[in-house]
Amino acid sequence: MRVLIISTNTLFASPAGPAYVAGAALQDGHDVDVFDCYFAQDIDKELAAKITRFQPEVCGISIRLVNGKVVTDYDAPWAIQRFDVRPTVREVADCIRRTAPNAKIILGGPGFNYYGPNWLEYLDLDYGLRGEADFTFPQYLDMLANGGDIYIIAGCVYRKNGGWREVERHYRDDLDSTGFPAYQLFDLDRYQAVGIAPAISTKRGCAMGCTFCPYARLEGTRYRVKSPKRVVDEIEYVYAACGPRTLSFCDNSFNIPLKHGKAICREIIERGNEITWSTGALKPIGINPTFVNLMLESGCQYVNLAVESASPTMLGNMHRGYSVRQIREAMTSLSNSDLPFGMSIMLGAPGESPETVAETFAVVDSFPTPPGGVWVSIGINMWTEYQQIIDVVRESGQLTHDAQLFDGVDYLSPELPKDYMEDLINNLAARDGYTVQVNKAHATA
Ligand code: B12
Ligand code: SF4
Repeated sequence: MRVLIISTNTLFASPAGPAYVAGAALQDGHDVDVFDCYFAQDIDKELAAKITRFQPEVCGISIRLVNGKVVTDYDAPWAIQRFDVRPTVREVADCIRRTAPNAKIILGGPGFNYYGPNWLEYLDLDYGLRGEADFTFPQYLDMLANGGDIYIIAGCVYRKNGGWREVERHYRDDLDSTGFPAYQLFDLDRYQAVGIAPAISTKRGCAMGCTFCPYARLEGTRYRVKSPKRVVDEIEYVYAACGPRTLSFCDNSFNIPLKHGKAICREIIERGNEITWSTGALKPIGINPTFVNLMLESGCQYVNLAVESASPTMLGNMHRGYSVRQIREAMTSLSNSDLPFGMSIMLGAPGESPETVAETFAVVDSFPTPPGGVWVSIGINMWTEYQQIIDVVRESGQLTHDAQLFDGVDYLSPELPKDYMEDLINNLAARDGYTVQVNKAHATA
């Protein structure tokens, strides 16, 4: 079948999901093309032209987010605005309906997972697939081509006869047999020019269960990993198809399970390839000089240490799964190494107070500012009832109706007074190497 995958994301991120889903369709012998909204000047016009040329029978709309955050003024710490992704997705859906009225439209992507029915209603569409679609998307295409009941596919969400239904997802383990990411269909040079590396996913699932994050509930608490051999095969595939370039591991935590992260590094080293990579999420678990050297030797060029808090109370509240001792070990090992790194801090989860913020900075300030800087986000993005803190957020009055989740809500601990927050934000924003993302400045309902 002729399949067009539309990547609707326009915010800073690699088109990983669309690349993988396009790769899954290619592996099954379909004729696949992509349309990337990231670089489009006029989505409607350019997408219509692509559809007219390609004549797709199926259009897959990849939705990465519902709401993002954009910086409107890099000199002003308060200048963060919510960016509603939905109008862009609607423009895409409208364009397809108008230009290819006979094409089947299917939704998917991480932004679709949490809100299947809301999206179907918002776009007035009927069908989508939740979760990783490496197996289910080819199954859907096969059923369209050869006959079959698309309403029994695992993870499908659909509207029929005035109501909606959802079929339970399957958590597949055999991730080594999925298609390679079809980055050759994307303009990776343009991505590289704006600092976005093609992302590789090495696993699914998360056993950590941080209270602010829905991912473990969504993908399961069991790690489903790709073998190190397969991960490096993927990298080699991208290098062969698109030329050597730095890749990014987009896992929630590259080093959890630690054994898996280490095995990937070793596989890269053993193959002897000149691979370079980075990752946006390294947990302060097992980050000692030996592991740092292993990462460096395997071509690692940058890591972000996801510290989030260094207050013992908040680490416990958030179920982060590591201690201040482990944070110190990670910071010491990275600070004493040649590996450039940055750090992220998240303030404002339930129980955060001026005292816990002080505990965090007592640790952070006992080390030099990392070369890659410190990213501080203030306020917790709430987007689904899968986040464990949802009840606290409801009780706080900062979420009055769950329908607000589809619009995006931010939570801030009520124990952080307004004047204190103003001083804190100004102080942090004035620091060299610090970037402050203010999702919520003080806790009014
Ligand atoms: C890596 C990542 C980032 C990185 C991206 C860097 C990079 N190199 O790409 C960074 C740090 C930039 C980032 C930023 C943000 N992120 Co983020 N990010 C992720 C993460 C961990 C992985 C996404 C990914 O690439 N996965 C790998 C690919 C292969 O998987 P996939 O995209 O899910 O695609 C599969 C399926 O979804 C499906 N699929 C995809 N497209 C399609 C299309 C069709 C038709 C079908 C059928 C199926 C399908 O099949 C694919 C293959 O299996 C996810 C969490 C997660 N694990 O999913 C969050 C996630 C996407 N992020 C999220 C959020 C909220 C954000 C931020 C808004 C956070 C913030 N407050 O700033 C920002 C957005 C940027 C902005 N300026 O606003 C949320 C989105 C939820 C929502 N609200 O809808 C997620 C889901 C996290 C979560 N725990 O819930 N992020
Ligand atoms: S924040 Fe990361 S480590 Fe914690 S539960 Fe979510 S995905 Fe897992």
